[in-house]
Amino acid sequence: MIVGTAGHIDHGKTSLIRRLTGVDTDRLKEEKARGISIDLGFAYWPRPGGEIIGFVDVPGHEGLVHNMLAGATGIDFVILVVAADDGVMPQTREHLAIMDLLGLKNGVVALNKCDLASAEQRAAAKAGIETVLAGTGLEGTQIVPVSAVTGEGLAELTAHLDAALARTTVRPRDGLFRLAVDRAFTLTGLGTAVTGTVLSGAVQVDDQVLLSPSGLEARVRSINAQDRRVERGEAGQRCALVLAGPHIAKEAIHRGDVVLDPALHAPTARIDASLRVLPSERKPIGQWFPVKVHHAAAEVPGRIVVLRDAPIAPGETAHVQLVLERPLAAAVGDRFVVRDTSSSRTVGGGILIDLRAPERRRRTSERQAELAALARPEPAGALAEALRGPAGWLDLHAFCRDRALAPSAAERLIADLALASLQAKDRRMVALPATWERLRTDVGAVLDKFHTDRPDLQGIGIEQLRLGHKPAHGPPLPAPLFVSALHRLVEAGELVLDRTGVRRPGHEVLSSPEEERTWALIRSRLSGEPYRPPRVRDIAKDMGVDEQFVRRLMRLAARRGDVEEIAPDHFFLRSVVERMAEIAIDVAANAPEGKFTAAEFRDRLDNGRKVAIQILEFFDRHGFTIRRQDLRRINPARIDLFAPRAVQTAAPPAGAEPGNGGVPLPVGRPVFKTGWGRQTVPGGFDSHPPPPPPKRREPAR
Ligand SMILES: Nc1nc2c(ncn2[C@@H]2O[C@H](COP(=O)(O)OP(=O)(O)OP(=O)(O)O)[C@@H](O)[C@H]2O)c(=O)[nH]1
Ligand SMILES: [Mg+2]
Repeated sequence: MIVGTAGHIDHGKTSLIRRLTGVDTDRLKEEKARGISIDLGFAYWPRPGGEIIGFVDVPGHEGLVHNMLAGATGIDFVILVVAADDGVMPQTREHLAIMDLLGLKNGVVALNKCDLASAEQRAAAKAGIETVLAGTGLEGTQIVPVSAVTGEGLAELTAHLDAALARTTVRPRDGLFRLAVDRAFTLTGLGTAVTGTVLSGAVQVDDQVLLSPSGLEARVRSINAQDRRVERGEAGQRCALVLAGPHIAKEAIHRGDVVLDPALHAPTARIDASLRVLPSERKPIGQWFPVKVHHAAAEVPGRIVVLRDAPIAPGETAHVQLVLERPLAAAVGDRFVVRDTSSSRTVGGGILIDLRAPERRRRTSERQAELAALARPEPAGALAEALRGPAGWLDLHAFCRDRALAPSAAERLIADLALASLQAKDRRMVALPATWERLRTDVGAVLDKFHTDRPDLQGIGIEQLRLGHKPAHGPPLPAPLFVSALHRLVEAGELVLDRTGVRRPGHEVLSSPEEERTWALIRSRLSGEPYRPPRVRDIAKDMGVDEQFVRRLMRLAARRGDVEEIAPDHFFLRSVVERMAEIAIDVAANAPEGKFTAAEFRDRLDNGRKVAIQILEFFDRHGFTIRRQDLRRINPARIDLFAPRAVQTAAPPAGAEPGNGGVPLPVGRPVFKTGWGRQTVPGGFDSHPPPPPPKRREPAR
């Protein structure tokens, strides 16, 4: 258990701790000289049961509240010290308000210096204390008359502490490790040590940890928990860690840093939160109000964006966005306190709700509803409620990380809520079963309508399908998530996804018997001279049919994926194009440094210089080959465009999934057909949709 002191300057906090534990927590020369506490003081007090109570003694000076705040985070119990001869004073109120903002509900009031106070003074002080406690989390707290000088009442105070120790519930340990650093120093012969309160999780000797927000890596060489050498420290203890790492030094670590499990390192400077403004504020808090934000042991300047039109009146609570000058290593559910920029008063405080707060559309009613959902303290409840909102999908990895939850918690959430889960790049997107079901039926409906409207087309492009399918509310799904969903539907046998786009299994382009007959004849002509097939005009002349008719059939075949238009009006069978791609790969494999000339390629096809160059230029346009002056080489990243067999015999592309009908479909880099050829969806999760293909080759509509 960690016990913190609180109270006005000179009311006897340090004296009481010294009287109880025998430890003088005022260590600094200046503290001795001035007779006041300046920085945090620490003492450890072994109890008869074997437990150790850790004390954090804070300064009461009005100019040192920032130091008090650094010590106040993570305490389980507070001793609010009030001098009986002085009564409630400004920092009595301010420290009490801070304890309340930090959510502390357990404590005792030590009515100190009773040796100096008359019965009337004691009674008056007691009445004053009861008044200020009213309405706070500490309302009704016991008031124990004591004297740090005579020892009066200390037995009763001790009894309160021991009772609290017996009551303290173990903090949840399924979280990942976080320790809020309040001191860093060099231990001669040992290395750099940090001390602080373990906010969540546990740490063991030899663990790899990170300092956040700086991101410095370190190994834990040794641990002291509650002043005892241990192998493992855990939530609710004050620990000293000796750290080793290439850049670890006293100077590299600051009060306010957080030592954490490397998986948690994701500092943020824009956080949505609920803020309660203290009733003591004189004016409402309006837009862009400048503050100092205190979180754990950190203090960062920032501004408050009120997420509604009206300013927040004293005593009111509302959603705000904290826009910080430096990032914080925080977790959802953490408490924070804001003070004015001149550090003269505490303005308010609250709870962090969303560490990945949006900069735009942050004040909409949808967003307010989402914040209300995310503010629910139970992760499962918060997740389910947020997933019911317009977004529909959330990154479970980020959700758990921002709550300092272990990976096992993610699996439990998926199981408990029966979530649909899709991997979209490095995000693990989850949705409620109903959301997934709606997506499935919506996509199916768009596709079925497309097939009805355009029976002449083999399939719909992924982008067209994505933008055409409108979720109930909100924007279309981001491309990588949508593609991942399509793959799931392909696995379920509901869709076919190939280079012609997306279609229902069994959908075939309809054409008339006459068209079918003519096409069969054309196809045999094309395969008769695979590497130098006749052009549209020659076919029409030879067969004695209309040139336009042949051209239309060719374009239809191209959309079906049966042929490729290598040059205007010059169509090659798709299987031949793939064969030529393999030949190009083979030519490159036998050329110095993999660079080959057009002549070398022509010699293998024996189809004349002009056609060979047109084929290579077709490959260049699709990025399959890369040309520099007279030499070309194969682009390994685009091999799958025309030579899927070469890809399959070589290493599979990253993210390739089985069950796509032999066509490699890397997750997040799907191939799909446009009028121009196949494209890949570019880049990151939030990247823009792929650029439209050149206008002139847009398929006929
Ligand atoms: N007579 C009497 N004097 C006390 C008692 N407790 C503290 N004092 C005196 O009050 C003065 C201030 O005591 P501290 O313990 O330093 O007070 P503090 O609350 O720690 O002060 P800051 O840390 O500076 O806020 C010292 O001179 C103490 O000796 C008490 O119970 N009776
Ligand atoms: Mg003191």
